[in-house]
Amino acid sequence: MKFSISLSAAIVLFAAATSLASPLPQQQRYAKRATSDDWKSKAIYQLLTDRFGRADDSTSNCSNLSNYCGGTYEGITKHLDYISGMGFDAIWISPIPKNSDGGYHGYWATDFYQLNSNFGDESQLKTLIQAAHERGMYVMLDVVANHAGPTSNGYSGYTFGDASLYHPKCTIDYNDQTSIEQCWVADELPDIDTENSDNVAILNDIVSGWVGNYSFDGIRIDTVKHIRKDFWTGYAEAAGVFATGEVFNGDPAYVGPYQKYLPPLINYPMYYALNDVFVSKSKGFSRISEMLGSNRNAFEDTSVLTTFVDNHDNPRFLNSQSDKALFKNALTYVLLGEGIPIVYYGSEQGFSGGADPANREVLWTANYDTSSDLYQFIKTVNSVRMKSNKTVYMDIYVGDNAYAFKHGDALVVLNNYGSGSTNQVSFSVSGKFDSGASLMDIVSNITTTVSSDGTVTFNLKDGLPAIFTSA
Ligand SMILES: [Ca+2]
Repeated sequence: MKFSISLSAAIVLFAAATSLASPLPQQQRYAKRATSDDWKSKAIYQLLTDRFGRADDSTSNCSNLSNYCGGTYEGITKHLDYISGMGFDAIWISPIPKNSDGGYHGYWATDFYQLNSNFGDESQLKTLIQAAHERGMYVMLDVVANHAGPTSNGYSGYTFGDASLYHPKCTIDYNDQTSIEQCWVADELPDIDTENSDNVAILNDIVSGWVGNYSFDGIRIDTVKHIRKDFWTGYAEAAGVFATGEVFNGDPAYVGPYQKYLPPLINYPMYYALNDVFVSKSKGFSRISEMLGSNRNAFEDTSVLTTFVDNHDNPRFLNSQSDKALFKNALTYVLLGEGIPIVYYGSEQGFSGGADPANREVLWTANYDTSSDLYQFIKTVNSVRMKSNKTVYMDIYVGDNAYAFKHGDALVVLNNYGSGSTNQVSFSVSGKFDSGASLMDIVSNITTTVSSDGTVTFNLKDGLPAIFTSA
């Protein structure tokens, strides 16, 4: 009991501290919180705060990717134009609280009420968010509720400062959901006892404080499958903004049920389908079509799922498959297909790091080159997304090696033939495009006309996707 009283006091102190230290302008304090509908038109650029930009603009490489490399909020603020120049209008930044030693990624919180000083101070974080908002960009905060950072000598300095506030240490049996929820991730991350209602209240208060104090527009939630599902309803309500949750699993039947508690989820099932089609090329495009169908059965609303082909937890696409034509096809699916796109920083510079931490390169060695082939490609694809009509019709054509869908007024045609080959494709677009319509592909600058029977026939050049807009 003594403990719960001190925790309640901590909540009051935190609330008082945040409201006193940071009075928000009236319009900001009462600004409309961004919802899933608001985020549906956004394209998200995921970055790691420690790896994206340095405040002093030095470009020396990082000697040890397993520790801090020097990226800061100030570094991100300096290079927001680099991000918006590609057509992204939202960023996802790393978790902000103070971490255990070596927590450059932010996922090892100790004191959730203090900031990680390696990334900058409160004023610099607010400057970043204000600068993003001035450009019409949303800012998404990565958050963790499941665990604290590793410790070798107790919980002094931790928000959850006593071993009794954690589940007893045990190794996760991934065939047992209770074990997934109550044992320790990686055998080393203290698993917060989210069966304890005082702990739940504190976690809810923490996320509410972050969003309110800094005016974040959304959150990305780490390790969602490691806490009981009904925890997430209150947590998402406390955040009060768009909240895309990571349920790291490729089975729609496993991920789908979380949507009742947390509507926008990261589309891990489609990640694996995209890998089969574009990375290993072990499957034809029916794999994507079937996954779209499986997802529609498993989720209540697939339009709010966030789509990606690269992130910080998996080897980069170009590590496993070096053909950039295939990568461009996968990126086009992410940016223009159903769902809210997330592109991982460094994709635009052709980064090819393998398993963590090799896939967490520093960006500054690439000198923020806006002329790179992939930067320009992403900019071209995003230009289609930024048009007003964002209605998407998937599965217009599903072939072994080619696939077509409609995004707004554009006909998008993907393939996995790979670079070095040119392939003629022909399929019906009847009911979606008028006979006689003249279409121009903005990737390869070729034109085609919809025939009188509603078919289009054209060459996919050098394995590249085609994006036809009205000529
Ligand atoms: Ca847990």
